[in-house]
Amino acid sequence: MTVRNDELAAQFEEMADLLEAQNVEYKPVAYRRAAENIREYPENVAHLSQESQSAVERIDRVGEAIAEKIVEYVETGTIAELEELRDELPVDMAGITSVEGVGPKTVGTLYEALDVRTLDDLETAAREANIRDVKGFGPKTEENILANIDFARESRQRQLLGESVPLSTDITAYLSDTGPVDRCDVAGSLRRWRSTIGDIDVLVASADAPKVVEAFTDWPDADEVIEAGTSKASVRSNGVRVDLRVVVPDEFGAALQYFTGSRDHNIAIRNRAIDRGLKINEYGVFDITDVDDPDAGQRVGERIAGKTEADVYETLDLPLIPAELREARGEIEAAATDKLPELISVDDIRGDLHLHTEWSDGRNSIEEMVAGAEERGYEYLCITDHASGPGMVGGVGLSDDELEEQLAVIRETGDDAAIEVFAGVETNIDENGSVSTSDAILEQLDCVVASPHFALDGDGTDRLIAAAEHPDVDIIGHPTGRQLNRRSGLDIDVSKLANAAARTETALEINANPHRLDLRGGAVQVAVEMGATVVIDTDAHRPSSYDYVRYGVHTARRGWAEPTDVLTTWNADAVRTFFES
Ligand code: DGT
Ligand code: CA
Ligand code: CA
Ligand code: ZN
Repeated sequence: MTVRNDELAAQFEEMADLLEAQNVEYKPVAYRRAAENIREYPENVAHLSQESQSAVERIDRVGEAIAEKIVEYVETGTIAELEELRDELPVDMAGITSVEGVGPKTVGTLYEALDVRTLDDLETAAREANIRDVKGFGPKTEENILANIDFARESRQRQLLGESVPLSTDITAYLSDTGPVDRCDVAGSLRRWRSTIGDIDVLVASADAPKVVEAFTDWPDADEVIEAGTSKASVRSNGVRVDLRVVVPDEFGAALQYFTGSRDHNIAIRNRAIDRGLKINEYGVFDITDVDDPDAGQRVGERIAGKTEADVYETLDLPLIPAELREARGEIEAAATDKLPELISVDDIRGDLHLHTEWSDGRNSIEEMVAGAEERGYEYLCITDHASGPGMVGGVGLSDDELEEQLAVIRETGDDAAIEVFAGVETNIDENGSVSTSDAILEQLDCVVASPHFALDGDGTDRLIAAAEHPDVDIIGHPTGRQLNRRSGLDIDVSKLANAAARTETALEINANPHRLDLRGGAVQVAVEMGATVVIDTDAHRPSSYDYVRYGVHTARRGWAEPTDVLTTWNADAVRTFFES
């Protein structure tokens, strides 16, 4: 059984939370830093630990004590210290802290004072107004908990796209290598690249379904077999449910179409079939004109398609519709009239315009971030460290003086670089839409990203429009400020914002960080329709995070974006012109 890096990281994060809940200092920060580096490490850390403990100690921020625990976890499946901490504080830490505004310290206090162990306990305590009597809390805490608890409960049932995609790659590679498998694909919301995933749907074409099911339930990463039959099975892996269906090769296309969804897209497709005297289901497309009772079985009438998805759509007089568009947002009408967009792809991307270095909260130097972009074959990038201002805590953001100092360093680095290095900043949008860096600085920079970082509830439309109207602002960063499964972010009238963005030549960001995906696909579709330019940025805090770009690209595809709609597909000169206008 391989231990994945994120599973390993989660152990240290839980330890950090439990220690913080007991008011232990320093250690929580050390564990979280280590966890972050373990999660991002380019090789499998468990494998490294099997080589030697000192191999693990080469990971930044992982010293002897943590390395020992990694070895312990990989060898025994537990960490004794973590087990002790769990015994001391027997609470559903991840569940309770998923309520926005409730951190590990609060969990510790409420456990001691009120024996709160679960989300349900927390809700009861808030409803019965018991929390306000605990030292350090008041009615406002109760209000906040009650306002956010339903969102927390729902979001705990869905997994981030960015966590599910690596898992789905593992399972499809494993099945293709192991079973008698003709074809293997993911379907469902993952194939449509929704930002969160209920479960992972895997589809296999094979003549020997029981053998494939057997291989699947034997998958070393399966932590639990939920159910297993002759042609389907479900397992749980890393907390995610994975559904497998095995079909015969002749029916693979029909099954892939059906199980990709979305449900609403399929309903529209089924109606289009009925209009043509056809019956469509997961087994194929059937001509039922000469059939007395079309409901007599699943495979009635004459079978006219099923082997490939393209065949299935063709029987309905449609071209193959890309999976990201299948959300019943006009894609069938567009396909029928030959108006489907020519969607952007990862290869179209030429650079990144929002990233951080060690000048603010990034992990690497300017040179290292530039080198990482060069390695990817980018033509340009823009350094946008945080400016100080509302929402920036702990001295992370740069003052005007520091930005001026950094500008000189960026210019120097740019002179030696093989690619174009733009100088920028990520400044903060306050409640009124003003930005927190002085105009004298902004004017000297090539590119200004303005982002909301605080007061992230209520309607944000006017605030963001005001920021877009600032003459030096080029990009509105992560416009809603949402964090998936953590907070829903600002409400925005996207067509109003897009209108202002188009008028002021400000780009709206698709922040590709898998915790954000902001703007989301549906909003991108509105923005692009209104003629606004969007920009895919990774918000990278280290070079490996440039890989997030694909989540941004697929989100852009969900928003019907073509390459020309996306600033980071333009060449460096065109980007510079956009900044200057
Ligand atoms: P999820 O898992 O909640 O993120 O969303 P999906 O879209 O992956 O949904 P899931 O896993 O329940 O089912 C996979 C696909 O199978 C779904 O997108 C469409 C199709 N499907 C499932 N049940 C039905 C149904 O009752 N009617 C229709 N038309 N399609 C269905
Ligand atoms: Ca699913
Ligand atoms: Ca499913
Ligand atoms: Zn930001």
